[in-house]
Amino acid sequence: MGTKIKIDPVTRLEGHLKIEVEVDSNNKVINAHSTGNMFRGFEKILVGKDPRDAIHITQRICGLCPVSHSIAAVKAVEDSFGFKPSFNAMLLRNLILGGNYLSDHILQFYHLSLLDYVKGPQASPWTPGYDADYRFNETESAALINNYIKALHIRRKAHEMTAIFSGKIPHVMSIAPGGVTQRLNSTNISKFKNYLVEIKNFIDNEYMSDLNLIANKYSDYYNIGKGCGNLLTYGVFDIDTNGNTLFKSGIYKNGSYSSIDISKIKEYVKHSWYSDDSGNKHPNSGKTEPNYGKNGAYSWLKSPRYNNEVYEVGPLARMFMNKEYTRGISVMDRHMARGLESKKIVAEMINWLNSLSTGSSYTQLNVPYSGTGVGLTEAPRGALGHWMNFSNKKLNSYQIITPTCWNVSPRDDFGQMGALEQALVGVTIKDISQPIELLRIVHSFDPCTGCSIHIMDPERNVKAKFVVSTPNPKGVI
Ligand code: NFE
Repeated sequence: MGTKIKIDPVTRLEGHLKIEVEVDSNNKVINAHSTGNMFRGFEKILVGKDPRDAIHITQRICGLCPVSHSIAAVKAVEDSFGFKPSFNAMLLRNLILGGNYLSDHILQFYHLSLLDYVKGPQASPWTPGYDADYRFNETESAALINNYIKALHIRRKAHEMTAIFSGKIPHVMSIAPGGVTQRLNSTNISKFKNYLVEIKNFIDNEYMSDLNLIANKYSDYYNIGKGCGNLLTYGVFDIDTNGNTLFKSGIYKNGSYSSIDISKIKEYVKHSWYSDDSGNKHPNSGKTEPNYGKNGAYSWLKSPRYNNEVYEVGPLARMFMNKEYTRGISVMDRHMARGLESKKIVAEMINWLNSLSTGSSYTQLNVPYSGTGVGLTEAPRGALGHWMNFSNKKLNSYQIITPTCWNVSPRDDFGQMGALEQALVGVTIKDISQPIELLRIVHSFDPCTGCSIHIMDPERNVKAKFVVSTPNPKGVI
């Protein structure tokens, strides 16, 4: 048996993630486990609610990608109504979603990943940290850290911009079945544009140049962290009323592209803390019944699979499917694809803004008595799906598969490791007391285990029982 390395929690990501790997005598990773240390109880909270409430409740899953949850939920509701929003409402939703993407991608590069490559000032919040394999000199590091600070201001501006059309962010208010409730006028359009131009300049100049600096200095990371090699995307940013999207949907496997058939998605739970009958199910008939401590289980994440195979999701999958970035699959390819995607989206947002008409983009709808709906979209981190059915105007079931479930899942019923686990296997760690290579691989996926709810006792042990029985007010954080 090799040496075990555990990072718990992995920092600079959203939520609580534990990574455990085993290395051989050459410090090469030969086995990996990823554990999402949270319980996502939203599916249970939603049962019995008005289907429209899902648009607001599911946004509380996460403060990073709330717009994507609102889009997935509104699409599921509109699907059950058989309603398609107007072209103007689509553009407006694209601009709100785009603002959230820009903010998240800038966060991922500068605030969550940069310190894996650049030594920060030796002061809080940059310390404590590893001190391994930093390849930039002091002047180069200072310039990169300067843009780290600038990026904080740009993210704030991306939020302020998004709130112009969404009411507020995180947790937007204007996305509703029937369109977008924010009325447009020349003042709010030109305010949005001023922000967008400044953010575009930052992306085109600082972000692109800093990304290329990192990619050149750490070009060995184009050969590290490949993982399963399969890519999947639902497509995102509606560009017409015929269902076409800026980023196309599809799958990439063994060098070939094909269309996606969502009936081939299933979630498995053999190694997840859920009852056995919560697994081996399509999300249409999914079930999420916690069973903490289950034998052989080690994560709160289920294992979504497509055609019983492991797929990676995210900006790299989207850029691959559009054939706009096909260099490879690795740590650095994920960063490059995310940066180039940001550049593409911000340019497209200028066009959408210029195509908007003023006035209302909303049609009031009546909720049907019963229905079923599916909402597929792409969150910044990858494919996001919501599946709902309701009767008596109340939800009977609601199932969500988030991007991080695809990327960070544990082993499935067939013993196949999740995409991140596979990406960790094979890397050689130079200094096992500072396993920076593992952090670089994890961060390249931009995981968010916070797309879950989080219940602990005062000793900070996970206690799923609190969720399903009577919550102990003192015990719930
Ligand atoms: Ni909490 Fe999210 C995105 C979603 S990741 S950030 O992007 O859905 O699982």
